[in-house]
Amino acid sequence: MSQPTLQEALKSLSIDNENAGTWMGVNAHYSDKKIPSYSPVDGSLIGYASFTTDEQYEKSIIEAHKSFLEWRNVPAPKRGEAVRVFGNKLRDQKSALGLLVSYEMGKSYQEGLGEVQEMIDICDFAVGLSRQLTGLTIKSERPEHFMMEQYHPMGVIGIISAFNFPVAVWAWNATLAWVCGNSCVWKGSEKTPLCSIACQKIWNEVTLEMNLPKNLSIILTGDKNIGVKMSQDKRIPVVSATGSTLMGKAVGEKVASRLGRSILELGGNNAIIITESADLKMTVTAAVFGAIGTAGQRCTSTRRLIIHESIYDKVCNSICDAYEQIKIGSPLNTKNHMGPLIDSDAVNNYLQSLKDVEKQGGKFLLKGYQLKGESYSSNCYVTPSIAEVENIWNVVQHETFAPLLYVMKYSDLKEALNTQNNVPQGLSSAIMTNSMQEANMFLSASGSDCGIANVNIGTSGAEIGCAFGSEKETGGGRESGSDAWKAYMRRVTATVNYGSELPLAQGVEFDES
Ligand code: UN1
Repeated sequence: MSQPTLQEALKSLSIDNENAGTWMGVNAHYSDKKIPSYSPVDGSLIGYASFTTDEQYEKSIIEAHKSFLEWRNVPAPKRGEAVRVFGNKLRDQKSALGLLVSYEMGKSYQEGLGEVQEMIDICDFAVGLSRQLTGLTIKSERPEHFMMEQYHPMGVIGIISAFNFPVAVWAWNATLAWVCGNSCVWKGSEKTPLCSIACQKIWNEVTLEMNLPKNLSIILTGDKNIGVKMSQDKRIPVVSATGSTLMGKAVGEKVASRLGRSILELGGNNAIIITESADLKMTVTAAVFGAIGTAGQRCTSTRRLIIHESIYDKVCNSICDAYEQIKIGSPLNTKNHMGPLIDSDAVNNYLQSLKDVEKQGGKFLLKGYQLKGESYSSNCYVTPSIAEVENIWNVVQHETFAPLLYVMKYSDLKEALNTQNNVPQGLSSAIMTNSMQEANMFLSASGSDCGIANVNIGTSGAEIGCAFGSEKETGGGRESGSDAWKAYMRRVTATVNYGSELPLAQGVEFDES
């Protein structure tokens, strides 16, 4: 698949207007307040989207609800058919959308393609799921009775997603929500509004070709106030929010206060435990990709390496050597490994964290800095850092969304596990080992406390087939595979009496004559 130019990609995705608006189903809506989208790759203005006004918001929720009322009566496998067509269109647009992701967000083109592939994968999963929305049947204690569980759609699902996965995370939520019979309203990041619009336009083609209800997907464009509105809106029974712990706490509190349901997938502070028997080659690749992939801006990025003391120097040296080979520059150039951070706030935040590490007594094996000059004209490029720290330091306990990797020593696996778990977040974790005992200890109840626990794989790059998320400050929600679909449905327990008597449960006698 050859790499398109930006112009070719935008043309293919039908993003040619000066203002791409905001989208209520198949209709564009415009407002006076525009959001410019600047590429972190070269600082260029790619285009504009417009903010959703209060009036447009109101109309959007009403229209999304109307579409839900129609859609819930469409047989689930037919709903799956629409998602299958969507997945095929994503296959056709993979290189164009992958390129836009790369240019608007800054991740490498390879990772942009990977993100679109993740959308295609979840479409396939959702198509299969549309024939597997199963519930249990349960034996009744009463004669001539049976009990069953039925799952029904919830209504309008609110999706809030972050800049770092500007298309895949929406697809994880939307495709499952659709096959379950819901409609969706989506607040993507205001840092990547054109990615949202590109996705909407692809879905719109499906809507028109298959004559689907017009507003199964609506984009709500704006800042955090839109997220606040969605969280408070009783007409949105489920809000799925992916992003920082700070954002998730605000959403979770508001949704809980109206007894709504939230699916929260928030920050991580992911560690790899590197044991004495670890395969060094695999370890270095896993750690380096985990730490500098997406410039450290994945919620699964590797933030900490907990290394056995006997191999500590060797591992650190090998990783530093690998870092020396990392090419930083335009993510559209496939020779580069690492692109820019999302914006200058992210750069400042990174540089501040480096100062904090120093203040707390950290020792840099490699100290990052901002790259200047013509090739880095967006001012968003930095070099990655590796620092020796102590796990309990404040800065280490926080998630710095940047290529900042911490290293620390351990002597005993139990101690390493304590260190790994001793952070507020819990998303992803990994152990590199060839010892069955160590691997199983890591996976046991007293092992890793994370929602993702990998053996001989890094912390990032999870497949869609499994549920994604974790407890602690990661928020407790699960998205994508396994039984995550249940969060988009309400469960009904139905007891059926096919006899001609009315025996009461628990043997209660009631004779009204
Ligand atoms: C995220 O960073 O919010 O596991 C999602 C991964 C990707 C998804 C990351 N499949 O790294």
